[in-house]
Amino acid sequence: MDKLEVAGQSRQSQQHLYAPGHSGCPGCGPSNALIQVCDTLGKDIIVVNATGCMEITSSQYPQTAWRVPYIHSLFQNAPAVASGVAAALKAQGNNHTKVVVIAGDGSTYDIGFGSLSGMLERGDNVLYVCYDNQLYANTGVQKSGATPYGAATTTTVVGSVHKGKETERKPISEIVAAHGVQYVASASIAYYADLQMKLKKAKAVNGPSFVVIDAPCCLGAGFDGGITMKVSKMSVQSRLWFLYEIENGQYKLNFNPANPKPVKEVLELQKRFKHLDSAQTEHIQRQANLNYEELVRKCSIGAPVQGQQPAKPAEQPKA
Ligand SMILES: Cc1ncc(C[n+]2csc(CCOP(=O)(O)OP(=O)(O)O)c2C)c(N)n1
Repeated sequence: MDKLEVAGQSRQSQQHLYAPGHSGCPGCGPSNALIQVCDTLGKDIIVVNATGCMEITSSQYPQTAWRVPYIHSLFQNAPAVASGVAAALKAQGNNHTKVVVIAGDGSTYDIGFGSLSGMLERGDNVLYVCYDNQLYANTGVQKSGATPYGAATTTTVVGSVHKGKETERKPISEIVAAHGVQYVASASIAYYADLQMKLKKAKAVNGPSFVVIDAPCCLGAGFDGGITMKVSKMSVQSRLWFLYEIENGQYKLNFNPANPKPVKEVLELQKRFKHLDSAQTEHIQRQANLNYEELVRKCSIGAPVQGQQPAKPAEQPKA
């Protein structure tokens, strides 16, 4: 336990495995995700981190926020590095240490996707965690394949012709599940118990598993860092983001807001959407409704995803 002296008082603080003192923005959603991920997964992990904000702000030599073994890799190849680490652990007879990729959406959806796809197809024993802040934060807020329709970024500008991003987000969970992955989950930093449950399940898989976490970027999306949790929570409550699992091809919706909020309420909190006209807002609302209906349909059918492979039993860690 850390002992902190605060205004003459002493208090104990929990020692997080992702330490305070990193240089993420106050209210940084991804930094919060890392605290929750590391504390849930525990010390017996090796993190392979792709280039991005969470690498830059956590590990500037000679300092580090990581209290677990950590390798920084290139933007495009963290899964390949993780596969190598997993193979080395296997060769050593180590069947308890979990290799965990931590990467942003730019790395996951776009530039590292080929490497991720290969890792999934080979069935390597790696837990892949994507903190999804819906943009390339580190290089100055460019759009990624996870950027939602209508959002302004430095590469989806707003002017007389263009009004922000003109295409939808890639359905990354479905794309990953289509590789025959045993466990895929979508979570949010604002729902800790749900996130913990998913990380534990993903860790227990003997093979590839995937968890994508909604982790809003206050700087890139344009809101005060004091409301990061509110933004993520309202995204779930307005069906712009879903808490669900795809386990052995079976879909399960973990949280279904009884009275969903209009998307307008969460869009209005973010400067990246301030230019939206009513047609664009209506488009986003319609798409949220359609996405929900599609997800509910998949949950009720429970149809295996195409190409699904039979589940492997989880390996028991050595005592
Ligand atoms: C092959 C390659 N292309 C581009 C870059 C430049 N680059 C470094 S980090 C980054 C954005 C990272 O975005 P994301 O994965 O979403 O993480 P975030 O910064 O949002 O945390 C880019 C474009 C690079 N390092 N390597």
